[in-house]
Amino acid sequence: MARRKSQSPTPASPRIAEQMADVDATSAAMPFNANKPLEYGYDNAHAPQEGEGVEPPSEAVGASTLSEVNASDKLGTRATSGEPVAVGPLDPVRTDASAQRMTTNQGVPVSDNQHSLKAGLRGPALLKDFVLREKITHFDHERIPERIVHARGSGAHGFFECYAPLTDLTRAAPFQAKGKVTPVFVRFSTVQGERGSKDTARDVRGFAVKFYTDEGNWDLVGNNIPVFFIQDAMKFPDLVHAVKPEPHNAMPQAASAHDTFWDFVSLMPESTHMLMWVMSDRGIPRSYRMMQGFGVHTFRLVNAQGEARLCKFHWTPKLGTHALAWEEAVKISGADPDYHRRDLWEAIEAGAYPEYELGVQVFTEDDAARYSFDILDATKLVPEELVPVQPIGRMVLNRNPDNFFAETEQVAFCTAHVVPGIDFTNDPLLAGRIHSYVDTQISRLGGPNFHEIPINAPIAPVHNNQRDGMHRQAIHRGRVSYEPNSLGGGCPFQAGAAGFVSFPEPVKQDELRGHPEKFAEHYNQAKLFFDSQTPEEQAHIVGAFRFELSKVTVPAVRARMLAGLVNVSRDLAAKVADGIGMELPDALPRAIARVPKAEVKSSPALSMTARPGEPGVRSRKFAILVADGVNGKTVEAVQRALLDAGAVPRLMGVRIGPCTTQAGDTLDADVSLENEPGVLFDGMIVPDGDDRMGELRKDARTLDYLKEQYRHCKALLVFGDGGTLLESAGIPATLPNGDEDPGLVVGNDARGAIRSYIEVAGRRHWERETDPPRV
Ligand code: HDE
Repeated sequence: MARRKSQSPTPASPRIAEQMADVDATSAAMPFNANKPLEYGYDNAHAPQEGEGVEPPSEAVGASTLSEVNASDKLGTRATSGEPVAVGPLDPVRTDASAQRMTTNQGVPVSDNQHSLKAGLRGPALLKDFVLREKITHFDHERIPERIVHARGSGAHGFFECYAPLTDLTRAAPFQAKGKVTPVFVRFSTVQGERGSKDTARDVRGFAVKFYTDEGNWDLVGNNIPVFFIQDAMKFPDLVHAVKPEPHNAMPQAASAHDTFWDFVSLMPESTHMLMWVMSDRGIPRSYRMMQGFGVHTFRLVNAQGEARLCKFHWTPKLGTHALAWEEAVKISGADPDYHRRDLWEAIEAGAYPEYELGVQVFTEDDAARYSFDILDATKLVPEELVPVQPIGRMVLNRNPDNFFAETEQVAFCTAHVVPGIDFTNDPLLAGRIHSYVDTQISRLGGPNFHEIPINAPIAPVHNNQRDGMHRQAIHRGRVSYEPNSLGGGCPFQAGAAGFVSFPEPVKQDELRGHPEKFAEHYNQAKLFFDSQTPEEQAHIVGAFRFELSKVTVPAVRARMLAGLVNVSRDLAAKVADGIGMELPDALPRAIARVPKAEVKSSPALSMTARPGEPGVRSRKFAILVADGVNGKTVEAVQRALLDAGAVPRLMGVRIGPCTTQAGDTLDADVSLENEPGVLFDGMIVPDGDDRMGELRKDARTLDYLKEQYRHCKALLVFGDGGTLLESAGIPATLPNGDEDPGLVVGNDARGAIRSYIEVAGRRHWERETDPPRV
């Protein structure tokens, strides 16, 4: 700010004259609008100037009223440089009723919270009962509209830490110094289902991160899949209408397996690439802690010199990228619809903080111009073999919210929330999003002041002349709410080049509605994805298409989708066709005459097997089967080893409560075959024991439990006679090809067996699978 010092005239009295004189001095220090000539012309537009600001001679200049000197318990002092309470740490807005008496919302102590006010014990309730009426009225309005998409979600607080300064690439605040820490709030979500829907639906997962940076909030509102279904925001309402429960009967909930979705996507071949991802195991993650995240669009990084590079953002989970088995996901949705929410919550409570590495793919406009695909097309990714991902920092989620509604439900992410150093590209999908998120919050959160809800408020100071509107929290001092002004000394003044300066991308074309030709290529990357999967992963994709299309009731839609799949892989299409009893149709006509040659034919980075994460079983859940006669020593050894490895072992009984070990000690089963089905565990251990353990052979529930573990390809550790249990359950000792099953560890030497088990129990043993399943 070009600070000029105003000169106060001779102090006058009374105070009113003093204030007038100070205002006049402040105003006089700005005899004219010095910035006016700089508002015109090309060069000036490229060099925004900092505004003019005058330091007033007294605090009275910014005052609304001279009576502000009269303080009270409510008013406090006059906060001349105060921030709205929501800006900064959340502490001032957290409340805790421990050891407090109950009051109404007006702070009036409530004498009786059990009865309404009545005229006589058996008489009518009275209208004047403001305590009852306030309570009921508030209750009546407890709900707000759920998000139109991504309604179901879970959030957590944490921090982002920068590995090294990225000043050559960007001036964005979080990346300016090694070790720089920026607070974050993250919300993971599903897309299709309503707020109360199951967590394990086959769906895209939202991965939205709010960075509370020193220069304002930056929201990276991404997904766990790096591409999207459509290329233009114009199609988003159509996509969402198609995938949501059908309008006539509001079914199905949290599922894309229905006519309208497949009707739409089969007519929109650009969605094929994303379909490959959603039908792969990426659509059913094991945990929010075990999925990748992507910014999806191409963004711009801009450094302090105004130089820009293009960039894609990637989150990589430290625990690796892992999935559920489809049948398991279906069963979990009944056994624990909050599976992912619980998993995230429990991990954070237990101190097993989820961690993700942030990486960027950086490239130039010239590079992009050479690619066979358009980087403005959100249905395309930039293969890592073409542009490697460069790690730039890590995010750790180390705190659960205090209150789901206040934080997770009210958090408002928005792609328009960017900070200096991060900018948009002309991706037409992104453009629509920049509009949509603010717009949707206005109805969801009840007005334009949602930025003042504590979870949404930045830690950076907020000063502007925006005023009023529903639920305004800030009390603005003074009478100036316009700019330019001289009565407020020109403040708040514009930041000029220190503020957010849009990247000056030249634009010179007709106004029109359309897409560039490269957008018309729809199958190269769908094929790249499918071809880069392991045979097991490909089999799961076939299974998913088979399931989804089997739910489609209109044969013409199934046929059209199959025809689209022929353009990806004949083999895939043939297997899906076979699975739904249809003939393989001819390939769907393409939208492009000459298919450009893709630069990358196979991308190992696209297979989840390339992302096992750190080895071991940290934070995985294991069931140790216990019953009367179990060998207590084995149980203890397994329990200890799993705990040492950071896993979560649970003693699984036929029912919960005590059982007697072989040696006559008591063990308490904390979960049962009934209350925690096997789908909720990552593996199972069957300890040895005396004949009484063998009796479990006759318990169909135990056998089903074991079968399920095997069928979902989890590792099993079996001691002593446990082998006969496996036999009774019909579990084969070897893989379908006759090889030894690495996920089936039979223990004689307890220590060695546990060690081997821990090595293999952090992953699934898909190599067991056959279609149809053997067990
Ligand atoms: Fe969203 N999206 N979206 N989206 N989206 C919303 O905003 C929208 C898109 C994503 O946890 C809504 O606050 C349009 C892509 C996430 O609160 C809404 C278009 C990606 C979340 C909206 C897209 C996303 C949303 C609904 C196409 C991945 C949840 C409620 C132009 C990069 C954020 C809300 C949270 C939420 C609009 C496409 C991710 C309606 C118009 C692509 C993770 O504004």
